[in-house]
Amino acid sequence: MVDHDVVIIGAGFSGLYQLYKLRQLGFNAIILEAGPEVGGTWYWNRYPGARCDIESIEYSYSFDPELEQEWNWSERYAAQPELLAYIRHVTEKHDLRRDIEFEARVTALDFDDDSCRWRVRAEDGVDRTARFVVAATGCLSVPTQPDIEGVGDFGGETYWTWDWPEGGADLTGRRVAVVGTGSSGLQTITTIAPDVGHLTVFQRTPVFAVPAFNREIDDELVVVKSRYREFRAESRLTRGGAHCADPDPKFFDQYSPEEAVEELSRRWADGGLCYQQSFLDLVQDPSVNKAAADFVADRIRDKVIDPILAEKLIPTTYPIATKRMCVDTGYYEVYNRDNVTLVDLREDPLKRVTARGIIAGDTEHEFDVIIFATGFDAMTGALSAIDIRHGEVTLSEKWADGPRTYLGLMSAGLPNLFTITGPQSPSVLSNMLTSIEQHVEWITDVLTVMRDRGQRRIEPEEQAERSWVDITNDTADMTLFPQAASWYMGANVPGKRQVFLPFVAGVDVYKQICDGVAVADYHGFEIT
Ligand code: FAD
Ligand code: N01
Repeated sequence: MVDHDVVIIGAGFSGLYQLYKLRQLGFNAIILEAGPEVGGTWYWNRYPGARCDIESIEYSYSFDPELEQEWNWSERYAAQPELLAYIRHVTEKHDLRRDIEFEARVTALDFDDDSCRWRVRAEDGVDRTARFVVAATGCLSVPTQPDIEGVGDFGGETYWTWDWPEGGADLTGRRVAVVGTGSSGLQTITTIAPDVGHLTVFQRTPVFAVPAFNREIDDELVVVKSRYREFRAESRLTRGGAHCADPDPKFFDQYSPEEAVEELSRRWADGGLCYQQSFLDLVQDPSVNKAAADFVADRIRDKVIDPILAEKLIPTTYPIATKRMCVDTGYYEVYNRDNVTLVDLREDPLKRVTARGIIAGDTEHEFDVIIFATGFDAMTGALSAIDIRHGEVTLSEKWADGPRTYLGLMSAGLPNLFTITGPQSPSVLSNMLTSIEQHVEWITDVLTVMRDRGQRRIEPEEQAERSWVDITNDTADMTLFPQAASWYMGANVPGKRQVFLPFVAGVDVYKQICDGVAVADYHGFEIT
């Protein structure tokens, strides 16, 4: 039996920073990672066109000022190879690899009250115990298995965006299908369209995409580097954990109708996800939301030559920004190409995959390659996949009607187990790097305080947890988010209880709450 102070699960951005922090403070910590390499999201998602949609100057670690100065992002939105190179660079720079076990998927965690330790079982066969476990397992790390008949029957090549072959796939001149039009689908479609022989896109629900206006950023980088400390501090004080076009956004009715359109045009011209923050009430007020949605609908009509096709690409079934918006580079224009066809699954439902292709409606479409970009069991998938138990309490039963946490950091009845960017924290609604660092630092602080005081066990009080669950649900209900059948709601996973998963009130508010809890001697936690 090998014992550690802390076992960290996952070697993505979260786990690596957690290891760095704990090791710096003298904790005996180890990462167990299911995959063969560091990187998490940016190791697995190697599909053509994969890149971030939060600007690289923000979507990067802030904890190492030397790193900030020595690393030069080449583009506004870094592509997957550059992000993976960055994560590897951090790993080597801080000599993290020596405390990572790869191909060690954690399958079970069992808390023993007597020893006050977690027993950790992993696929590498080593039995471990740990005083604390930090689940840095990722919010978008467990793919859904789409409910499509016959996937295994296809005689051609099948690829999944979340597990693209390391050596790539040659799609040149071939007949290719893409199923799914979320962010992964959009990036894949846009990138491969010029190279394939023919591309057929199977769309079940259209998405709102705003332009990236990706570019080289040499000059901007110099400016940001000259004031990186202030820049990062500013990001932490925003709602989304990153700068947006206007530091002082307003409510819709503070503008005249003409000014409101100007504001939307300005955000659109800046590019990126700040569009969804055009007005403070964009995700609260249906009429404001409609104004923002109509603006994008008109841009889609501008871009797509065939007016019937344009209407098929315009979302009509959910408010804008209530499903994760996409950031694109020429997505809608792809449909002006002669070698691209859209199959609208609302008109021609997907019936099954066959040996030759896909049947939708009454037509069998034949392909050489099918690419699935069908999404993830978000936020809870990776945690539910582990058999987590303490006596009679199991995480999967406790969370059957939706996650129950205090601050999205811990769950009552499961002591000494922390989650990074877990459900009921801002997480996926934010620049994840800001949220990851905030969680890692909060967890590290409490572990240090406990060590200094000789304390061994921490767990949320039931009442504190109940209040937090109510707060997260009530704040979500004040928005339009619950109206969309989104992965934020768990709606993309058959049988998953539909409840809004992240904390909606913002990174700035959330950090204040977490800091306040710590200052109040970890109010709401029982520490012994
Ligand atoms: P991950 O990177 O998901 O890493 C989790 C790791 O845990 C994985 O390596 C996984 O193999 C491992 N793991 C899981 N379960 C187990 C287990 N039981 N045992 C052992 N190991 C396990 N966010 C943004 O803010 N901006 C973006 O632009 C952005 N782009 C994205 C693009 C894609 C394609 C995807 C899928 C997500 C994107 N995200 C983005 C979200 C992204 O997941 C986070 O930004 C961030 O990378 C998460 O880091 P993490 O370390 O928390 O999780
Ligand atoms: O997954 P998704 P994703 N038959 O769930 C469709 C981050 N990310 O991997 O909407 C037919 O968004 C499904 O249709 P519907 C980002 O946070 C970021 O693309 O359920 N279609 C949908 O169109 C993102 O939000 C980047 O009706 C089926 C698609 O598959 C998150 O990861 C890049 C189907 C899934 O879209 C997830 O994105 C990539 C079926 N049976 C990812 N099942 C950046 O750009 C599902 N679909 C930074």
